Amino acid sequence: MLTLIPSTRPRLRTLASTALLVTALGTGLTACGSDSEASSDASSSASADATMASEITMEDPWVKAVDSGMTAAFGTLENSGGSDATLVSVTSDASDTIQLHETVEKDGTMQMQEKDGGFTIAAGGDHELSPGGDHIMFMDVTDALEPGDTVTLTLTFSDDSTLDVDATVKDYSGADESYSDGSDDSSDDMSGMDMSSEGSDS
Ligand SMILES: [Cu+2]
Repeated sequence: MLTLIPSTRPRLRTLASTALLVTALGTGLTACGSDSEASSDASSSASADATMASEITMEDPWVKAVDSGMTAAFGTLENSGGSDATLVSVTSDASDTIQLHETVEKDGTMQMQEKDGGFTIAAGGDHELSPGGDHIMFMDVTDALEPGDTVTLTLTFSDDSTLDVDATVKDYSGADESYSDGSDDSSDDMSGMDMSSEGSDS
């Protein structure tokens, strides 16, 4: 059985290349028709190659003002493309560590945690990041972010494409849900927590 394979394979390969040659000759003989087909194929494959970042915009991006420590960025991610896009990470000079967070109810209180797999923006749809809902979490701001400042966010999608977004720093109080990192003292410096009113739309 095994000894048959070496003698069979070259024969198949020869048949295959003969078939390709015939196809190529046939294409050459009908040059006009096949040329227009080839160019339309090229343009459709170009749009299929569009990166996720090229199809995504972020509307009204903003960051909550903070002196130091934790804060978050919000806005609406819009996908004008024909395929779902997934935001997998964000970086910024404003914070060494940035996570993608969701807000969930745990033990009767709203807590935030890292969102497994990132945020998926459906084809032609949008994904809102808002206080009390999904958000881009700055874990360790060291230089104060003051109202009117601009923070540049670099969004990385699951196809490794990136999008830079300039977010405006704004004053905001409320919806400071606690961070469930396994300790109970992480919300000590959070003020104005009011998830019941701010989170009702999500
Ligand atoms: Cu968070």
